[in-house]
Amino acid sequence: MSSQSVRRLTVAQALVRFLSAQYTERDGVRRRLVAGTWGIFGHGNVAGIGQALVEYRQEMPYHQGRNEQAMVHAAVGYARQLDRLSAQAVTTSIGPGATNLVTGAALATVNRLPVLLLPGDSFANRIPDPVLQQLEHTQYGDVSVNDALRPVSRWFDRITRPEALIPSALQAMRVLADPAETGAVTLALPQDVQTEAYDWPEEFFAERVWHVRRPAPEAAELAAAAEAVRTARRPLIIAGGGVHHSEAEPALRALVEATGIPVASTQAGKGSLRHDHPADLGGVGHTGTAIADDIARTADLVIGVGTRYTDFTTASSTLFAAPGVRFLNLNITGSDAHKLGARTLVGDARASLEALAQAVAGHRVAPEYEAEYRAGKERWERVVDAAYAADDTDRPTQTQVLGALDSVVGEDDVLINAAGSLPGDLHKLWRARSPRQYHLEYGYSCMGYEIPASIGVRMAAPDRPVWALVGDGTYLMMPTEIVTAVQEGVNINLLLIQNHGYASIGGLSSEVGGERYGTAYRYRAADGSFTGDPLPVDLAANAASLGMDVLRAETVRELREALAAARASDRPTCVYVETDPTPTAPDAQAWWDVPVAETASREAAVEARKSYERHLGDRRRHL
Ligand SMILES: Cc1ncc(C[n+]2csc(CCOP(=O)(O)OP(=O)(O)O)c2C)c(N)n1
Ligand SMILES: [Mg+2]
Repeated sequence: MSSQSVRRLTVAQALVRFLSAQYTERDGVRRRLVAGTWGIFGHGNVAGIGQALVEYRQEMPYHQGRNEQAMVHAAVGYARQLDRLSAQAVTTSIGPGATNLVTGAALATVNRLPVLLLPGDSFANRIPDPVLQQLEHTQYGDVSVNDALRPVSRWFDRITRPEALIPSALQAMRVLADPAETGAVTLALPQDVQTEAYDWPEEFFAERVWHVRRPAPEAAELAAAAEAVRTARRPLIIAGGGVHHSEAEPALRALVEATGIPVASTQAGKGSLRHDHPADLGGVGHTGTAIADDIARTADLVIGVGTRYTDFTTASSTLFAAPGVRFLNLNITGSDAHKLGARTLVGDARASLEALAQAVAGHRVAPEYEAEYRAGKERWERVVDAAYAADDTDRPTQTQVLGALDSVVGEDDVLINAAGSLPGDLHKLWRARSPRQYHLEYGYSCMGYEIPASIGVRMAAPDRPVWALVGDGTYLMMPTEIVTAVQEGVNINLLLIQNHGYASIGGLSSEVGGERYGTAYRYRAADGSFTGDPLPVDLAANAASLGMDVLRAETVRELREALAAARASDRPTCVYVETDPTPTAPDAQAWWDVPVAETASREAAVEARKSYERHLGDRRRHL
């Protein structure tokens, strides 16, 4: 060790220098693993990481955010757009800046998307304890608020001595670049340690390329999988986010075209086939299309590709209803592959789909089956047409807003959404024209994701028009990064849908006996409920005050024109529309389990419970 040449730097300088030399490589293409660092400074990082970011500002681009959670959302949007092959870091002070990361970290980890978190931490030397914002746990001396990040991180470490950075930073990179393990990665950095100098071996700063592997499936699993496909009469592929992460869309299409097996998609997987491909049945599950759910109910083999099978996909364990239905799961993660008692095909989605296509060469489903699902797809197209159709002079309903957007976007536009009533409408109705167009964060379904994520997406794809689709509730939760988009000149479009509260949860509330209580943004009425007039809140003026150009639309025609103008503009632009609440979205085609009060004094809940109990018997364990 003593003969190695060394470089004397602080821990923070060494980390930033190290990060700027890390690369990923997949299929021969090299990208920066950590391409930039978002940061909000406080006493817990300004002198350490903050100083290092100035020192290395050529090597490591810095982006200024407004809210730590939002910075993680931006980084997550960036990583997803780049198929997890490039990520960003987020630096925070200690205390509240650090705990603001928790929601973003959970979102990243749930969605299996890489982000590097660098929260400051209280002094390792403990001399000034308690430093401003320190927790001071009375039982555990080594616990700080950053320990709240442990359960939501795929790698967590606290760097309490300079040299501990070397193995920990290497592990952090390994996890970020590992397609099976990736998620939030946290290196908690005590504020004193950040500024300590150390003699680092030069090799620590050498360029390092992390190969993102595409493991091929095992021969025995492949043979069993092929046999399952060959003997199935009504197979159905469920495409999840793993198809996109692996860039497996062409392999999926090739398998589908050779075999005639139809594809239904989860929120994360939508766009795996183009919407007009005859085998694309659209979304599946609680927010799925009628044809996807009908085929799912009668399928004898469900082939999950890169899916986690959330309750929205399985209609809370009620969807796959055929007696004797079997599952075959292609997944890079063993814990997902084994779900629903499936035959497993563990490996990269693209490699596995290609291998499976070869192994079932010559096999094709019966023509009657193809005719059946194609006819169902045609029927659903008419449902979409009806939900989109509108008179130019009408105030649009929400589905008509989507119709207007559909008429304006091109192949490459990216739509970003996460929560509210939009995810369901989009999953049922959106006609995805390209694999990266449909960007729904529905693993954590986090209100507030959309605006910051759209900044990350646009940074990753500067030539693509990006649209953050938000309800009024979501807007109010996190409009902060509009200022960031304006400052950084990131040209995002914001489609802001005003319906005076939580339309989605209001609807759910009335179904489960909650009487829409607390779900509208209205004045309090005499009986204490919020059923008075809408509030005199002007969200369009708010967006304008944060620096966006704002276009207000009242009619369908004005909306189309505003959307086209926003798309053509080179400034961040908000299109604001108040919607007509008349329901024009298709009904749910499958159930969702939201337990209802077993005992209640109010009639609405008593009735809701009766209806709930009628569904319980449809739940099924697939073992
Ligand atoms: C951070 C967060 N808090 C709460 C929820 C629960 N939730 C889901 S949708 C929703 C309401 C969204 O309101 P809005 O954005 O106006 O959309 P709308 O339902 O009106 O379409 C709420 C509160 C959530 N998903 N995320
Ligand atoms: Mg709303």
